[in-house]
Amino acid sequence: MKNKFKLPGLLSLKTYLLVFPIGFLSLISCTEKYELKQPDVRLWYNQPAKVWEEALPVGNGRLGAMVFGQPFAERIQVNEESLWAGQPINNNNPDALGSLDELRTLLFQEKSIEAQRLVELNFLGTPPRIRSYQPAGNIFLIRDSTAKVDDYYRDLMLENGIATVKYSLNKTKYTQEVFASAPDNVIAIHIVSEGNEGIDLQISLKREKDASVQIENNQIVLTGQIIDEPDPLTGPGGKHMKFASLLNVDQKGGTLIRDGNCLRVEGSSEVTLLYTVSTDYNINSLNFDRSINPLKVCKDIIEEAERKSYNQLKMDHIKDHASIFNRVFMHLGKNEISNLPTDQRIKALKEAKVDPDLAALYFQFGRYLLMGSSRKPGKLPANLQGVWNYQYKAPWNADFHTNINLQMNYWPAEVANIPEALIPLSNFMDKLMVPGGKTAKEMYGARGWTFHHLTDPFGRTGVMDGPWGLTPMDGPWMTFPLFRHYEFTMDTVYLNQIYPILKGSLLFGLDFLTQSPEGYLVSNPSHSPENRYFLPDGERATLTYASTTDIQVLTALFNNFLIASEVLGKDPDLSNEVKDALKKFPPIKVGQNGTIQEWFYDYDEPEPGHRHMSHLLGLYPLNQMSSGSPELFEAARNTIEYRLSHGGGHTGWSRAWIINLYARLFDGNKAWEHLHLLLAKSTQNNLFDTHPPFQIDGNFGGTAGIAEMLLQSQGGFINLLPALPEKWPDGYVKGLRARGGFCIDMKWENNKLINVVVYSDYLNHCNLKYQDSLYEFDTKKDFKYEFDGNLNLFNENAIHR
Ligand code: FUC
Repeated sequence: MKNKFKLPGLLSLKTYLLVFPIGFLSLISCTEKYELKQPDVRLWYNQPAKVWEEALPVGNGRLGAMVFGQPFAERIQVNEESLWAGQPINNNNPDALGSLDELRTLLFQEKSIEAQRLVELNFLGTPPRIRSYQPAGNIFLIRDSTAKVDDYYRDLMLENGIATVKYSLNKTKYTQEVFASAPDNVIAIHIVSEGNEGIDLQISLKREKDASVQIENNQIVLTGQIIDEPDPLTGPGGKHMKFASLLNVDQKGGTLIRDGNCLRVEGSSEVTLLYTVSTDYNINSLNFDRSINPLKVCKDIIEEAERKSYNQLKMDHIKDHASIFNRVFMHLGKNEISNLPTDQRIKALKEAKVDPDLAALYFQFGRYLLMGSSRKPGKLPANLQGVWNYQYKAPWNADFHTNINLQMNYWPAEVANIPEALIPLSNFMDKLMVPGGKTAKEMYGARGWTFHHLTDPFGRTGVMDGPWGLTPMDGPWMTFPLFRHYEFTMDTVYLNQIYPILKGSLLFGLDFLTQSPEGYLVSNPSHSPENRYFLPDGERATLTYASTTDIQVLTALFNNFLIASEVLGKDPDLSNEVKDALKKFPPIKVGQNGTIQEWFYDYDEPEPGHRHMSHLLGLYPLNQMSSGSPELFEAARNTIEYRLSHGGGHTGWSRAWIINLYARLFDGNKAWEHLHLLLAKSTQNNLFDTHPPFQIDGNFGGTAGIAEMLLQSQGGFINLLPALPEKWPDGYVKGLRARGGFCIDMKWENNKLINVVVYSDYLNHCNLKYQDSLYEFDTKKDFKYEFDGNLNLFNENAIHR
């Protein structure tokens, strides 16, 4: 197989940075005009949302809102990413390190039940749980009317990020627009009326817990502080996160009056509400920071935003939003079902109808959700619900779950061209190195850092939930989205920034590894996320040593580190140590039933259809089981089939993973089948992924899967249409990204590629592959290359950025 993409020459890092002075944002778009157009990217309905899961999300990376579109009792449920219950607690079990040797001995002797008891006593975190991400509240717009609603329509236009509601009452037309502006850091709500009757609304801002509301002139001011009750599972009680929110009301015509703790507009022709919310969370300390005054922050934001007219705010929002969203167009074919309202399209899919355009919409919705939940002005990564949550105790606390979910959130970031989504994640990981460093040292006597299967904004990194939470490899696993960002952008400044994170993870890995009785270097304790196996005596066990997923994670981490140290010219001695260690890892094995063996021994499992497929990490998102290793490749397919034949894929995120896995097996029709099932079985009418009620990882995994069907770039090749299903015979895509700093547009007809354009951000080498055709060429920086469907190059031009 050909070598990886080359860096431009053998420049020192310093020279390299001078030549390519970053860069990061200039790398991300293919700005050339191309004749392909953005298709209709709208979710739309003929009725308001009755429940939260039918409301439509807007988000700016920090703020989120769910718009119901109710004419008489409009509800706009609001969120702010850092509004969490809880507090920082070092929950590393102080007895862990002293018991580590004993635990390892028990596991090497297959005494897993005894090991489990020891873990419950001496490893489980104190306390073992975290508290929840919480809502900021609701904005209610109440209209005292019994008029009949005519011509109702609502939509969410993904291209401009505006949720619109239109209807008529007594022949007066009302239009409401809601968007979350990143440039102005507010949620804007705008209502206009056209007709004889004006706008009469009672406006309120409410939060059911820990908050009070005051009216100050034309503003509703909400201030509060989360009061946590003491709880042995989650930690001591107390007055924790402070927060404030502000709703500013402006109207044209009519009057604005105070109505108790609400404001009331009467007879106005236009109303603009600007909303923001803030907390005293400080990511730098992973803690509250009492020097931050959330109300002052809100007042400053609103004061700035108020200087602009509504139209100016809207134009600035659209410009910003569209500059990211419109990097990618995707068209997969339309039919009559594609013209139905979104809820009816989902219904049609449940009745086994085919609607290729819904897959394209789902893909674009995933991109929309990622840019709405993980970018500046936000500072935290997308949690299990992005930023959108209405519950005070959300499912799984809407936490940062790191045994597949947070990783999956970032699968589409690079290929689907939202690389800035990585910035909050990278920063958060950087901060987590502090508590993670304590966990590495206090629990495992190791250098570097790690954490286990979940964390919160306060950086709790001990073992959570139960013995199955003893997953020290989840820290290393979380470095992959960061390294992937480098692989796609070739941004060495970024690589330099994340180098301490990679190195810290590597040092942890090196110190954590221990010699097995067979002479391998292995992880111990180890576990295959949330799955169990039968011990030879029939007992069900969780813990073990050298689970397959751990070997894959460590192999990838170590190899990524070798690339980083070489590119940056750092730590050559450490690299040698890493190369030696890699030679001592156990191999990935194929078990008796022809599947990838999940554990070091070929155990049977009580739940063969388990939702986690951790031992297939090597197939996707990693690249350790490719067609270059036919035995593993085949065993990977058997593994999926085995899981599926026992009821696997029953959660949205699990189904989404299967799409990606089949795409990596180049089986487009199977990938399509599972995409269809994801849409038909695990998707709400507002296109939110279900893990009832909502978990966003399935949206992101599904989005990545659709991209993976059309373009793959692992292993040194840019593989075009590697898993194109028969159901998508004609289509085009613009702006997908490939590893090496490339951007791809392509068009296909009758299931055959007819045209492809490669945009190159660097001097580089490109191996372009389509079915059996291969075209290898050296690219110039900022050049585009046009090919026909047989990969004949017919045009080459400089791109003028
Ligand atoms: C993983 C999954 C669960 C759930 C939780 C948030 O642990 O096994 O299904 O998605 O994350």
